[in-house]
Amino acid sequence: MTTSAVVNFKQESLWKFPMATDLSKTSLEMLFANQVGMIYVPGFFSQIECDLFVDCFDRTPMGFYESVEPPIGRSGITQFEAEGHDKNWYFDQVESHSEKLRQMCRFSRNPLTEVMNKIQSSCGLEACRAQEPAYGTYFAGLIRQINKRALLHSDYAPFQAKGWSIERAYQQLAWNLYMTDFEGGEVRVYEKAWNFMSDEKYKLQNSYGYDYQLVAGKNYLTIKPEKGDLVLFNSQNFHEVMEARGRRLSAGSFFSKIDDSIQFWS
Ligand SMILES: O=C(O)CCC(=O)C(=O)O
Ligand SMILES: [Fe+2]
Repeated sequence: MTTSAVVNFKQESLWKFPMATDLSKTSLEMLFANQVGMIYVPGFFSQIECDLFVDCFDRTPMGFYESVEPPIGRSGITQFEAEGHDKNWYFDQVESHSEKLRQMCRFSRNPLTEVMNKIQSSCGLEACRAQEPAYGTYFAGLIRQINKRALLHSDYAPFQAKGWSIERAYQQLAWNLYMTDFEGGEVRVYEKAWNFMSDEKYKLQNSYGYDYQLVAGKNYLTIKPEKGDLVLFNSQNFHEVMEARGRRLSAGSFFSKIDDSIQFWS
């Protein structure tokens, strides 16, 4: 299997390039400014290192998101799940999930730490986990198994995390590092940023997904990542994950430039 990228441009693009293949200060700035569709770093982790991570992961039990359909298995905790709970519910669980992630990385490097180090050295700003004053540090470094598909959606804290410090994430990026071999399971990013005024009416009922009418005629970029590859995109843009054959396990989080540092959370 080889990585493939498909560019589907139907109209003039804001993206100067569909994809950058190096993670640098320039490419990150372009991703923040929505001038590039994705940053794709092949072989960020070696094949053997991914295997060692997965071996260790498999000794640790995994849960599923509550009420997410199709089901998405995961280890770690997300701010998204805190909806309907108070902040303590989330922050009380951060340390045990962070410890679990450290345990999972006994045989390999820690994906979160490696991505944070790479981003810190690329852009010269401090990389750290996001902080919630009076509560503590956010969890970052979710491990997800997306078996079916992930519906069309956008991840954008200023809208989805009102009243939390991450709502100051004016531009929100996502990274994902793929730990297994699978077929299908492409990630597709549309050149369509979520817009408060026009887009909520496309939200599907009782779901995190949105109707495809929202992205009809929009440019998009599809990438089929391979084991060990790192992919970054601007998560305010609508995106989706295609059904995978085989096991599709990835590590990932969001990050943004907040108060002159690069802050990470899941
Ligand atoms: O698994 C992926 O490739 C992308 C998942 C996703 O929706 C995200 O990272 O925001
Ligand atoms: Fe997403």
